[in-house]
Amino acid sequence: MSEIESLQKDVPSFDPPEEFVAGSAVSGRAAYDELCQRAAADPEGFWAWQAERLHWFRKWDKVLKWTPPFAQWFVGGQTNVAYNCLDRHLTTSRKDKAAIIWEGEPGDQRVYTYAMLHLEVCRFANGLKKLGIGRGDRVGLYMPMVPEAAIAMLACARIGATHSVVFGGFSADALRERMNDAKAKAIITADGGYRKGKPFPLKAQVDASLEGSTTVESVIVLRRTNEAVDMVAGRDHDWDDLVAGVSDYCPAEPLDSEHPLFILYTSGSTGKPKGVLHTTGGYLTQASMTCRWVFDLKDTDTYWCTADVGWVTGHSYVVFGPLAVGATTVMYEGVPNYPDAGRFWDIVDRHRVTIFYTAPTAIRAFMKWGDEWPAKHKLDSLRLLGTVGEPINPEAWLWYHRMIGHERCPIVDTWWQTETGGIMISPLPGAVATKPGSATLPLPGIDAAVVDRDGNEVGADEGGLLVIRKPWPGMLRTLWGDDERYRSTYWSDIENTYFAGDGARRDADGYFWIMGRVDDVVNVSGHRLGTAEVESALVSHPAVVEAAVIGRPDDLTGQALVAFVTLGPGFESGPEFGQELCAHVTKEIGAIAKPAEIRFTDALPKTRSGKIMRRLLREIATSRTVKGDTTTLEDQAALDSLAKQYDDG
Ligand code: 7RM
Repeated sequence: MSEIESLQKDVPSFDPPEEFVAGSAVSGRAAYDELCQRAAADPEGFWAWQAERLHWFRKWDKVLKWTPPFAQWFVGGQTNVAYNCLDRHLTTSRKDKAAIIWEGEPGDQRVYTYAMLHLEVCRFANGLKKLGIGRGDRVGLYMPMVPEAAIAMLACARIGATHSVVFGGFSADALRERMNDAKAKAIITADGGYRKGKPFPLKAQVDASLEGSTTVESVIVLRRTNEAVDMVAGRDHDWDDLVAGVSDYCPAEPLDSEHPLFILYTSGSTGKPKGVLHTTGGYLTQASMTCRWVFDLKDTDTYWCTADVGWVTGHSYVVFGPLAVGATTVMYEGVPNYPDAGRFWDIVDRHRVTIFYTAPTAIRAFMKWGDEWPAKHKLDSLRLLGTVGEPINPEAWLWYHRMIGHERCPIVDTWWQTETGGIMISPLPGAVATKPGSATLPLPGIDAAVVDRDGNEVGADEGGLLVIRKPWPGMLRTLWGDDERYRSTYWSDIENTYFAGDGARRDADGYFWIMGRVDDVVNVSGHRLGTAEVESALVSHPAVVEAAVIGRPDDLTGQALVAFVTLGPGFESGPEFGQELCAHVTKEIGAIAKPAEIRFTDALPKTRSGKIMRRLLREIATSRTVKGDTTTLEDQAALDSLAKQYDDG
């Protein structure tokens, strides 16, 4: 029996636009195929070639030391991430180029050139040193989306301190758990930040999180909102005071390629959060290669990735990747609908953004808010669009292509994970034809496959487990302090193979279609259905903007499909409408996928990075209450109203 059954029908495909074939780093399908062959024939030679683009204080002795499941890349080499992101550009024409263009939610703006950013990073690094922070120490970051978040990350990297960013929306408890696990010596925070038109506090949460802490000696506080905060004498330092009088230069430490760059906690569905560890040389090699190849980043580009630095996307594609390749990266502090639902498009037009990278959850929100918002803006500076974070249903892809890309911009649907460090499966915009809903093909050097439980590749259009069979430079090295959990979580399902939970199929062209998490697969009468395809069928109805599908126990069929559905503007929910949607799913992908029950809702429970939390919906549909961990939940009200709806019948 197959791992997951696929019911998907075919969709149109879009060839790379001529300008991209002519002008991008990987030009044409043949060039892509050749790179793949080259990488497959000599993976170490291929990755060494990519690593050579970075600055190394000392070249490596050995490209890869692989003692499964533990990898070391560019062994013996010494480099520094901040040096690569900053110093290297100062002797070039990029010295006075904008590195970061920042916009606060209230509308304040700042621009840092590479020279200015270098100065601020040096000064803050010297401030950290004054507090006795250096190589090997862990430093927590709990910041709003302000340039100082990037400055703090780069300052840590510069002196060899390992940072761990905790998303500013997390609670004091979540922060405490992560800082204790990392044994952080300091926390960098702010009084607060702006979100939805209001200041939100951060320092107060840090104070609460530190009750009983034995490792945190210093707290550095940036003034952002100027709301009052308590400062503990001896422990707490004002950012500005800390850097007052320090030297303008701080040398970048030559660090081993395997020096820990950052720990980023991801919460599994159960148990304590996992501290995903990324190191230096390999991570930056992949982050920068993917910026050049996937985003086609050029010196003329203004690039905007909307992710928060609290997520891996903010690490690899707001800060480290774009700066390593000398790009201009846009940072925005707030929500997409403040002061109105046109904010993102307003930013795109005013800053003449050329490359825009966001998540399906945002795209679906824009669909819900209506076409009039993007239609009010020119959006004519855009040349490339990207998406990440969840499967994007063809409907949303086509909307993005039409309403934002004006049918001119290729879309790169990038599949990767916190654990992979950088993009793994994605079209290269000048080389690989796109199909709406498919992440298309693995990048050269990435040995991705779809396999069964025994590790054998499954046939075309058969669902299976998405795995990576060879180590790659951006891969996580371990889970912080827990090698055994690292091994059992990622490397124990299939021998010497990385598997981190996604189901997928490949079509006859070898294209990858992510089918959702295998934990979310629903088994209806022995048919194992992935969530993505059923949700996509629902969303292909003109009235539906978002859907989440889960299984609840059923005496007859084992599990029955329950669909939670959000309608677009102007559509009324009701029992008849539920019938219509069921009929629609039957027509689109077949009767087996017809939901047994449809629930209408204004909002779905999501993580703060926008992923639908099906686990919570499962709990609601089965037991009507939610007892599981909700630390990562974005909107408690959405969940409460769903639970209530169930109680009301
Ligand atoms: C970058 C990021 C990882 C999980 C991953 C998938 C899902 C991410 C896509 C996707 C389909 C995509 N890191 N996912 N990108 N699913 N198509 N293009 O999101 O660690 O937070 O999440 O996200 O399930 O395993 S993450």
